[in-house]
Amino acid sequence: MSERLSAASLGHTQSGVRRFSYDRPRVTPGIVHLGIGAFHRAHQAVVTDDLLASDPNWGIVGASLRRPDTRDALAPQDGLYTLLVRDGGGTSARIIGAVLELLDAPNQKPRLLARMSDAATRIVSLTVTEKGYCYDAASGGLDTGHPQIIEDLANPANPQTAPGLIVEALRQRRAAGIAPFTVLSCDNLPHNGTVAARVVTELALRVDPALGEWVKSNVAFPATMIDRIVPATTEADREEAREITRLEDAWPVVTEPFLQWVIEDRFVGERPRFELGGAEFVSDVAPYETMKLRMLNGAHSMIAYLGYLGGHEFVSQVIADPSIRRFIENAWAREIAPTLSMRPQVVSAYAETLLKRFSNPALKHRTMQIAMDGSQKLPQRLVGTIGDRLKLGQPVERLALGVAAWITYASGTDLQGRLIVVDDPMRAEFESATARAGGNDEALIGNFLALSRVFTEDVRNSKPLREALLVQYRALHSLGAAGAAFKLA
Ligand code: CS2
Repeated sequence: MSERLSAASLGHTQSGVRRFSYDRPRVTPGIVHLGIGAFHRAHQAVVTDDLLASDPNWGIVGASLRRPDTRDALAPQDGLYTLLVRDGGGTSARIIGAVLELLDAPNQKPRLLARMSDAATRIVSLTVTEKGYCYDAASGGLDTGHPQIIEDLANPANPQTAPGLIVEALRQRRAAGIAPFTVLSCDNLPHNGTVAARVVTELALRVDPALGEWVKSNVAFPATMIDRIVPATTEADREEAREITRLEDAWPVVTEPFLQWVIEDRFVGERPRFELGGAEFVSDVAPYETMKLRMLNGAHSMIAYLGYLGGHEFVSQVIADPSIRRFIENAWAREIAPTLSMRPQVVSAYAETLLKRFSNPALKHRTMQIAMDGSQKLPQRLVGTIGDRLKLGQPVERLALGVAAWITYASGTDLQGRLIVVDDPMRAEFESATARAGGNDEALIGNFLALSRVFTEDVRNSKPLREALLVQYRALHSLGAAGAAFKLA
């Protein structure tokens, strides 16, 4: 057994392993991050690590909202962890020091709220996944029927949700005469800044109207587009980290070389120079965000469902299938790209890069990982694109094949009749939609299409979509995933 990674053992890292050059004991916290999972640690924390040498006041306090596992793994390592970057050429390792403290929100709430309401904290950033916003995709506002929001409203001083924690911390700051922080959403939601602003403001207004008005006028909620593929860490990754660094790391993170972070330049007061770590500041994030959600994430979800049903474990295997690869290229060129406002040359160069990234065989990104939470992902990844095309009377057969693959997956049985363990907050609704259909494919499609949290009204009521879904669903079941993709390739 090797020595465990920590501040004390850091000097024993294998020579050649890259690590920060700043004097870590001098770094002070300036950011509280909610949702300190692998994605944050492979993305924003790395960008932050790059700027701490020139500005040491932006260290990160990271909190997990649901499970203590990240805190348990990293606290004994003084917050240090290994970043493994993989491509065809091999793996490189880097030790990241930007995370100064880890908290488990349910059990360390007073400490977390104290950190959030401390004047030194000028940013509260979030990667809490789509469902963490407790918003209603149809209205774009707070889901006031959400069980945890109901609890947060009944007991706002002991919040459980991300919006609830932010509102309580802002209340404490206002009461103490401290300026608010910037709320920086880093989740894959369209207009993520606006969604964050709406859920926080609407909750604050219900807790205390004066607080709500103060939030409206004083808090900034910049939008961001964040991009880096981060597969879940495996035992093999831990071993590789140990081999390269010669130190034991309970939770290294693995990623690709690519990183993009586009941020709307609208902060309360000063902001970190994230550009030192490669971030771009722009006045309008929306065109980048729509391109990323529809091109990258839209294709990712189609690859995940078709690939899973086609028996593939990893994205790189799915994209190595020539039928699926051509199908995806055509879905981009014919159905998705025409809905975007970016210049066509920019979009086609983007698609080319995506193909290379998806093909990275070293990444081992599981189709199962992307398939989870489809009900939260489909609206911004596929449904918006479908809606835009239907409005113009344009065909949507490739997108329909993607949705038909999702319906098959969500119905809980694969093409060979084997059970699928569906990981989704709407699983009960899926089970009911499937049971009510009683094995009739038309009824199944109708029942899924009626899910108003997933499909907008125009899309729900579209006859051409319903027909396209049925054709593609039947093709999928008679020809298999690759066969159905081949017909549209
Ligand atoms: C993926 C994303 O799991 C998923 O749903 O589509 O996490 C994707 O890898 C990232 O958005 C890439 O930036």
